[in-house]
Amino acid sequence: MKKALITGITGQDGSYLADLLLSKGYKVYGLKRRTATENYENVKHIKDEIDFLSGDLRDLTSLTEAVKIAKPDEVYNLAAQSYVGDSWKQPIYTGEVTGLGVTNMLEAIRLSNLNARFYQASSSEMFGKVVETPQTEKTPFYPRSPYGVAKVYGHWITVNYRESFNLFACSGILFNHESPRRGIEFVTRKVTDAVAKIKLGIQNELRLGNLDAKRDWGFAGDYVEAMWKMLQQDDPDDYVIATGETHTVKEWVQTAFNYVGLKWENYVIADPKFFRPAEVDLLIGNPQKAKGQLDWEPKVSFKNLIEMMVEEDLKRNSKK
Ligand code: NDP
Ligand code: GDR
Repeated sequence: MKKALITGITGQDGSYLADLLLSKGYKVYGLKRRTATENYENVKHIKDEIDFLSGDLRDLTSLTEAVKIAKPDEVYNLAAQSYVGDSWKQPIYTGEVTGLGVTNMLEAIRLSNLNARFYQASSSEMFGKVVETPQTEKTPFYPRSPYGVAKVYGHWITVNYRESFNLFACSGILFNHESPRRGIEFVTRKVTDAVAKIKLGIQNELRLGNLDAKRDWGFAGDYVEAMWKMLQQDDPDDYVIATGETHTVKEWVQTAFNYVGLKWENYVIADPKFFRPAEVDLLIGNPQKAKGQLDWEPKVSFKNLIEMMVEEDLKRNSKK
């Protein structure tokens, strides 16, 4: 039986990856940080099948201990301060968790002398300012937020450990991916939740920032398959994971409101609070390398993804 250690197991991707690995017969260990109010929402359906280990990416001792207990064949490092907007408010913390935390995890593996394979959750936010489109594994990075800067560090330290210590370490450069388990502060889920609440008469407006930003949005369930596939290859490498399509935030908003038969212009209010000090204007990834080498393809379309999320939010909010 293969063993995997997932950091960030309570997050969106951690929960989908745990579903996938359990379905493949893995023993799954999940690193979970201590919080005053426990939140198992995303993993409540598989809580009894996961071995939770207490730890924090900033605390090497806890990571070393987790690796010692789990003796993993594969480590998926998904934990991060992942909200770009807050990374300006907490730049040092973001650097410590999202950047240096990667080195802590790599050190815990290196010092264990286990032959564990490593996956790093890198991000299209590393591309930041448009240098070329579509973005590929070879596009230079130009991050536009403390989060993006921290992810660039995490990416290069992963490459460096691969080249220095011969570690089987892969960096997945994933473009935005969403799902009904997406955190409520991210624009996609914020919109689908608001659309459901407006439709149900619980809310009457939606305050948003920049509607012109363009993102390459896919479904999280499809993207965790790519993570797993990377660690099954003969050689470690880095891959862009994306749909190859881009849409504005406005299109996301319009499609979500249309789905419930409402006009978005009647509800959306521009609020300066949600504009960022520096914006990433356009992301569109080229997933050709992943298609060719991993035999990976996204399955859920932009429209189906939005409909899936609105449907779930309608159900969730009807129960309240
Ligand atoms: P989430 O924000 O949903 O999940 C983040 C996870 O990290 C949570 O489980 C959180 O725990 C945990 N975490 C936060 N800080 C720490 C810490 N100091 N020590 C240990 N655990 C911690 O993110 P996603 O699932 O959306 O993303 C997964 C990873 O992929 C992240 O690294 C993200 O930056 C990256 N990424 C995401 C993309 C996306 O579109 N979703 C695209 C590209 C990259 P808790 O529940 O306690 O908060
Ligand atoms: P992003 O996701 O920054 O791309 O990072 P987010 O959904 O936060 O923003 C996407 C775009 O929408 C604009 N926007 C708003 N964003 C939020 N959150 N709230 C608003 O009210 C709002 N109005 C407009 C933003 O300015 C931005 O242009 C996500 C995270 O999951 C990262 O961890 C991951 O690395 C990247 O995707 C790829």
